[in-house]
Amino acid sequence: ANRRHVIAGNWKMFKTVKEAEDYAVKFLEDVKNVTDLDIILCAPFTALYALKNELEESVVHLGAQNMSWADQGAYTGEISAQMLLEAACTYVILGHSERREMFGETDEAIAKKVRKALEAGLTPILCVGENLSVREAGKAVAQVQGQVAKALEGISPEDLSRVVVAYEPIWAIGTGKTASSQDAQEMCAAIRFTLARFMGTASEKVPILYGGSVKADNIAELLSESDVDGALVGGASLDPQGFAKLIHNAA
Ligand code: G2H
Repeated sequence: ANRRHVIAGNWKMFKTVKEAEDYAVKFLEDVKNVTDLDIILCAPFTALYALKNELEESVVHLGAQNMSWADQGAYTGEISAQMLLEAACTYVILGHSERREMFGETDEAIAKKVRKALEAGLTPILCVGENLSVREAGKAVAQVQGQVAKALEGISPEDLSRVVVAYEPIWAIGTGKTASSQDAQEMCAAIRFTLARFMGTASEKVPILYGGSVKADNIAELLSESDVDGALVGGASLDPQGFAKLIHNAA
């Protein structure tokens, strides 16, 4: 398809400010001339402001890994959309499986966050995906389509045109087990079908990413599939030169 590809690094809970700064310098050196795809780094909150200084006006966009559904108030430990904008974020990962599974995030909370991010002008990277038992029971497509529908219910088609979706099968996350490119294609197409229910033909423009053990040597094959428009990369985004290589293989 003629959609622009997106490669997003998800550092998860890795990197101090110093480590993030060192990374940015090395990474930028290797990717500064890459203009045919969108590069995003989703860093821990504490590293965002430092990265803003290193990466401003570069080809690398900044993202966070979570956000509150509230604007401000007595919400101890939470971070708002405005705080992320101030740190130069343009993207925010929402509903990652690690947050759903370990921190009790519900479809309802994720839906509120997606809506808030769009209202604030941030681009949400909405994560969806099934675990192994759901896949083995043959219910993966239904569950993932349900996650997408619940997250996007009631949002205007106009706002939805700015959404990014990431399909991350839980059984492939950090396990070294990548879904086959056909599995990824099948699910990304199913997600686009659900998006069309909410936004009609504008769904053709939404980037749908695959995530789960993406590496420099499997990215090209994944991207050869017509509905896979990029990747959300965890472990393989932690080394600047390694991630730059992955990006060059995708470009
Ligand atoms: C899935 C992915 C990035 P990894 O969580 O979001 O991580 O590439 O380490 O499997």
